[in-house]
Amino acid sequence: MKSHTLLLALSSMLFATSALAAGNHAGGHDHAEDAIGKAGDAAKVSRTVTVDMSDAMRFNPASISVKQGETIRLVVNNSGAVKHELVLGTEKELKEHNEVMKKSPEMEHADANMVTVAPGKTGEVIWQFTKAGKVNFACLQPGHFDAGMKGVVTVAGASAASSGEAKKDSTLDAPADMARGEIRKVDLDNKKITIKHGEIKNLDMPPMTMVFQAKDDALLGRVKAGDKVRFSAEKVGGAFVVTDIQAAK
Ligand SMILES: [Cu+2]
Repeated sequence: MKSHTLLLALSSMLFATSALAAGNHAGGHDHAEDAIGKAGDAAKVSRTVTVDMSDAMRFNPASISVKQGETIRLVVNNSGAVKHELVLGTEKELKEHNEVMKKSPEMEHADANMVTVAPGKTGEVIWQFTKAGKVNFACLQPGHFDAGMKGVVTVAGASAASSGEAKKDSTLDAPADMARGEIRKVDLDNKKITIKHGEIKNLDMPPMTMVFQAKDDALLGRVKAGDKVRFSAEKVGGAFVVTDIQAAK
């Protein structure tokens, strides 16, 4: 009995340590998200806000007030008959992203600042609003943003003077020909790879996290989640395909 308890304690300690290490590693480079806040910790949620999305191309409520530092669980309900999504961002980011979506409506993304919800379903985004000011949100399904499907989170600050200056993540700056990124997930079964990437110049794609197809299996075997990489991607028959990938220094 005694040794059993000790083993349990030991294994849970080990688990806690590795989980902490993984968290630090994954969370260490997300400067690009500073302008709107960061992915929230579910254990630190202070409030739940429910937002409805409808085929009238509206969010309800379309305006949300939070306090600086608050971690909010956004429960996002789709009461419509078509797919909708809630994407948090600066106005500039959302507009850029909207243009990309127009060109490539079939693109799949997987950023922490967004959730895509099927008709009749509910999804959630847990987000910490770290900066005072405004954080915009929108549905970037083709045509929805242009139809007015947008809203705003007003973040009431303790310090009114926020610089509003987005820090750039130098690790995601695109070099001459290959894009830079960090692997989030390698899905061998479906030959898919999720990459948080910088600008992809040849695809005219701003930085975001996206699910790509892999050109071949060998390419998937070269990398794992957490790796910093340089990669090339192309648009092949409507799908985004990673054609080359290598570890970045
Ligand atoms: Cu929508």
